[in-house]
Amino acid sequence: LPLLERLEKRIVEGESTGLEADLEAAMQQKKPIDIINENLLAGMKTVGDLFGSGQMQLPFVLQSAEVMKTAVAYLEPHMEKTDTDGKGKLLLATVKGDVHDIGKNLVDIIVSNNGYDVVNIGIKQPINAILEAAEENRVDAIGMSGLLVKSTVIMKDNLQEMNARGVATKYPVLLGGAALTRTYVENDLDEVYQGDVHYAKDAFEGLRLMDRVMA
Ligand code: B1M
Repeated sequence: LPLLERLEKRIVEGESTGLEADLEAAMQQKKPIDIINENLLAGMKTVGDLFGSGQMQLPFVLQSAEVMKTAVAYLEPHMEKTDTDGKGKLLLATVKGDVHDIGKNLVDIIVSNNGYDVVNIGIKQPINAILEAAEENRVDAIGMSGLLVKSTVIMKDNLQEMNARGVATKYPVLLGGAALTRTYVENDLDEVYQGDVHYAKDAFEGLRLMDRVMA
């Protein structure tokens, strides 16, 4: 197989032997971020489709996710970074009950490589923990990620809780993850939240939104 197709296949098959050599070679052809967006994520999409249609079992999905994470960690130091620093602070968490963190961690990389400080508190974070960390770290915005359909409901609950605690106008919120839709966030959740809530389709939209929030 040609190199870039082989990389995509490595994700689908969860095969990490020889991964680093392939990534090195791929970096001779294109930027690390393009390798992630165009090849590695294509592999993850196939994994999602196979799993969703019952053709792939969970342990193999986990293995694919591990290879994905290893690949991203390998590419990360080679990514472009801006010199500017301290443009603002973003808290990132995957919401309560949800373990998916590949997307959230990509947002972390893109946003922090572009001049922001990111406080990434990990997966399965209840709103209490999110707000405590936001307070403690004096963040400018809160980003929540979630991939499960039930996470979209948790996000709504979280926004309501933030209203109740009177912190809605203090924290603009960025939401992302495969189960969300732009309409749900920009119509339904925007109506619920007393502060600003934005939908980010991908990590770069997350970055653009941070630029907007901090402007
Ligand atoms: Co899970 N899983 N999974 N899974 N998994 C999905 C989400 C699913 C759609 C698969 C499917 O059925 N086709 C499905 C959800 C169905 C639903 O809710 N309707 C599903 C399921 C069912 C489950 C379990 C329940 C399975 C089970 O146990 N029976 C279980 C859930 C456990 C839990 O959370 N409590 C589970 C477990 C797992 C693994 C642990 C095996 C693994 C996760 C490993 C990890 O993350 N460390 C896993 C994986 C890998 C997937 C799929 C295949 C791939 C997800 C991924 O990493 N994509 C996924 C299929 C899919 O998404 N279609 C699936 C790549 C990643 C870069 O994309 O996170 O969407 P994503 O991020 C994007 C954007 O969404 C955006 O930016 C990124 C791109 O730049 N973005 C943000 C994301 N967050 C953002 C935040 C922002 C801004 C942008 O600002 C704050």
